[in-house]
Amino acid sequence: MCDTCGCSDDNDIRMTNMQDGETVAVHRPEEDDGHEHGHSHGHHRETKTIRLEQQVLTKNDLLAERNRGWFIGRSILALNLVSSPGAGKTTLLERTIRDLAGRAAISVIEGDQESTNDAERIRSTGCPVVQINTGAACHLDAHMISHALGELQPSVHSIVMIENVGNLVCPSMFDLGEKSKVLIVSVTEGEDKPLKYPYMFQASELVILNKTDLLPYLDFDVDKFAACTHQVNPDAQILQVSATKGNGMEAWYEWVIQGTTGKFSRSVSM
Ligand SMILES: Nc1nc2c(ncn2[C@@H]2O[C@H](COP(=O)(O)OP(=O)(O)O)[C@@H](O)[C@H]2O)c(=O)[nH]1
Ligand SMILES: [Mg+2]
Repeated sequence: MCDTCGCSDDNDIRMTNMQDGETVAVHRPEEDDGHEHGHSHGHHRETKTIRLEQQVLTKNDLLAERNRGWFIGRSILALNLVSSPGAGKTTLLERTIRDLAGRAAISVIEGDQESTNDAERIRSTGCPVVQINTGAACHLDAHMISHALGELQPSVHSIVMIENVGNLVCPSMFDLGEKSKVLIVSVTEGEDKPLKYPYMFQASELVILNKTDLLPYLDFDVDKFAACTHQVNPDAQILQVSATKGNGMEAWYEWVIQGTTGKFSRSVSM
């Protein structure tokens, strides 16, 4: 959890609207941890840390539910793309935006500790994008997303793709209000990642195995990877793709489009 891993410094969070280039700081309301301040040691410190972690997560969950209601009220499909750094999230998004042009309106929230590099890549596809720089933090949280949504103003019946910070640990604990987490794993990462990072695999509805164009050059065993994935999450769906070559991408597009249809429709009685 982030207070433990030291990424909880909120002073450095920034948001850049790539449409007008303006960067602003993202501030949180002053938070009271509900405990007396001062030095504490040993057991007390541990207790306080755990309580604070629970409070942070509880508060995040409340904000995430607010975001979820916001998405549902606008029939917007929100997906939270998670992975280790370099698995291919941005590449997958770039291709998805280009290939789904005309079939779906997509906007993107980019999360990285620093730089607007990925947001620039997304912007070059013509897609509206807001970059969140998390500074010291290793994950996006629901508060950052609500700021980004206010800036992005996605249209009704559209899709919001959220590219989380590359990290297989903390993003699994922070609900953003998305409909689903989509985990991207590349074939260069080894088959046993599900066993090493079970929380992320459990939290994800869909697992995209990327860079399959490299399989002929590697010892990666796809069946073993699928078995490890289903050992920790029997319900996970696995799709094999190459985001650079395009192999398998149609199945991903179908999964996305499926998520936009029917799920949010409410029967209206007159
Ligand atoms: N061979 C291969 N390389 C890929 C594929 N997808 C992404 N890459 C490369 O992996 C690197 C990291 O990709 P990027 O999209 O930036 O990963 P991210 O950090 O998860 O956003 C880049 O050099 C990409 O060109 C793929 O399907 N096959
Ligand atoms: Mg990226």
